[in-house]
Amino acid sequence: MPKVLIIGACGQIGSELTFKLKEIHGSENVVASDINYNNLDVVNSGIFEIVDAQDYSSVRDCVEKHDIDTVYLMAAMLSATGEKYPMRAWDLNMTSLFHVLNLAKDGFIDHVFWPSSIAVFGPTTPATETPQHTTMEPTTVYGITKQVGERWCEYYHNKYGVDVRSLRYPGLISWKTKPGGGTTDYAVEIYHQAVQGNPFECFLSEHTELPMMFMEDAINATVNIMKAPSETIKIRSSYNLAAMSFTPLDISEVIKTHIPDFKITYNPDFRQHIADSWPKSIDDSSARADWNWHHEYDLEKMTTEMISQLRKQYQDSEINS
Ligand code: AKB
Repeated sequence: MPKVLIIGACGQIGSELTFKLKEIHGSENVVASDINYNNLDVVNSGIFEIVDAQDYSSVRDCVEKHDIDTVYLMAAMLSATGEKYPMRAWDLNMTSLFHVLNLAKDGFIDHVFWPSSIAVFGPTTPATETPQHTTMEPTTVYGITKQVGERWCEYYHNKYGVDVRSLRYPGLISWKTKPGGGTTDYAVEIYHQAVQGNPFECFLSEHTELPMMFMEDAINATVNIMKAPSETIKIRSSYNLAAMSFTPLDISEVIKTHIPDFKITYNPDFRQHIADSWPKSIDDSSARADWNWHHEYDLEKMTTEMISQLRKQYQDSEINS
């Protein structure tokens, strides 16, 4: 059994990944870590360590203490927060990646997963069915860190033989843990407001189309790329990954088929500019061909699941309050 460390386990992706990896490898083989105790479900679910992803000794000590061979580095500052704190985004996103890549280069660990994003693309990238290999001139700090990170991942693989694998996640939609600081976060918050019977004011305009994915698909993609035989992973920068694309208007129309009274208004802010620089849809044929990626959820299926799970969550929290 691999011994796995998740850095950033309290976050939106890290929390669900932690539970999935526990199912696969057994709770005793999975160490969840974060810089704080922000997600008590994760903290109380098994082995948990406080790890500062920007502190090399903190990461290395945890790796050595638990005899870790695989690290999933999920700690990052996302696009919208990154525009407010550019240097902090650069420091967190790059320093943590170098620490983990260097641990692999120096033989402390064998395998690395690192998330990239559709934010690697920019306004000069073809916006529709964006190819795997294309013009990439990101205009956000977050996008710059992801693009530079991809180059370093490929470099460490080619130069030092590091087994690093990566996915360019689109906007991720989940009901268990809310995202924080992203441009695609509206597509999670909209469900929370709709289920509570509230109107929703969207910070993007009604026709802003972006690539999106249900969390269950994203977790399966992550697990499957890490499980795939090394020779099938032909791209060591990061793979395009896609499931669906929609606009705020599209998602609100599908929500209305479940909650007819739901109301949406639009008040675009600085995040509109970020969204306008990103692709509308992604060509992920390399991932599909190389390691058999396929998605399960479209907008309708995801909406049914989100509404039913969030209804249960809000009913349970009322009962317990
Ligand atoms: C963000 O909106 O910043 C993230 C992303 C697309 O990487 N969800």
